[in-house]
Amino acid sequence: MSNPTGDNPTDYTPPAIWTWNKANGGRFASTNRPIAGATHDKVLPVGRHPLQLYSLGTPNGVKVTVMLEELLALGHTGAEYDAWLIKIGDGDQFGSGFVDINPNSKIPALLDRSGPTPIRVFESGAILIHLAEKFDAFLPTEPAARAECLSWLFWQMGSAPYLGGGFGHFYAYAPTKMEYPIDRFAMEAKRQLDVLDRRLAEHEYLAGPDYTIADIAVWPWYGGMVKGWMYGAAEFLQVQEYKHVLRWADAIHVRPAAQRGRMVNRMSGELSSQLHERHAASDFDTKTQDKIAPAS
Ligand SMILES: N[C@@H](CCC(=O)N[C@@H](CS)C(=O)NCC(=O)O)C(=O)O
Repeated sequence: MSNPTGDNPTDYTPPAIWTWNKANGGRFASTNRPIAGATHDKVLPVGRHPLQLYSLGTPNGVKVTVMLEELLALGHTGAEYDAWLIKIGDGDQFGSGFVDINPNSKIPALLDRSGPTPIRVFESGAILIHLAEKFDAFLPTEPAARAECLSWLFWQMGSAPYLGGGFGHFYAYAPTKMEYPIDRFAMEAKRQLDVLDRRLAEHEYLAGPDYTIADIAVWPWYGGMVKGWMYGAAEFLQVQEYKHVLRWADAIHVRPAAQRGRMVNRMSGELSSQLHERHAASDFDTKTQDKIAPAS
């Protein structure tokens, strides 16, 4: 028997043809759609720096802001950037200007205006490679080390959807708790953490002795998991077991660029940790002061 109301997920039988149930009760029901493209006209703002980032402080967004802050910390002034907020809960990712630079309507998206013709880059992995090659940093050039770095970078791109869209969604966001998907994706999340733990037992960083874009991509997701920042699932997944991942996550966490990168475009947590837009290095100063003397 089919169950058109979907009240009891255990006895749902899919109909012959899927139809869009706009009120499915899920956390992202108001923004998720089965079609691509813009829903409204909206021109994106453009600041004065060569790099324009349109993003949000989620793990996918944080990869890029950490990378930019790391590049600036190395002295690459060409990495100066304006970070604009894209509120995905409000549907900003479906504005025409954003869709022009990312037809996939997901943050992060970058517009590199440093040359005669602006270059759009979407997908966080592509953005990290674009920046690494542009500034010759955080991506080894020796073939074996480069292959290792890119392998872990693409491992993140393929794995995190199971952690976020799979485990995180069903454990924290789905309107009902269902054993089957939670069990399936908890198993996969733990397997992935074990993959990392074994690698980091033998190497300081994912690609070897050096900190690279592989670490920058993996840290916001899996570092966040073992630090207990994600989905309230630290105890459920027993994340303290992954002690090598924790050692590595802590090593990155103390990097000033990682701390700054985590603040940019952030919309949750303590107010003093949120820098909604970033247009200059000095934008962090007020936040540092906020931390010392929280605004009343
Ligand atoms: N593979 C993409 C994933 C990007 C992604 O899923 N972004 C989410 C936020 S973390 C988003 O923009 N979601 C908005 C939506 O799905 O409408 C990347 O790494 O850039």
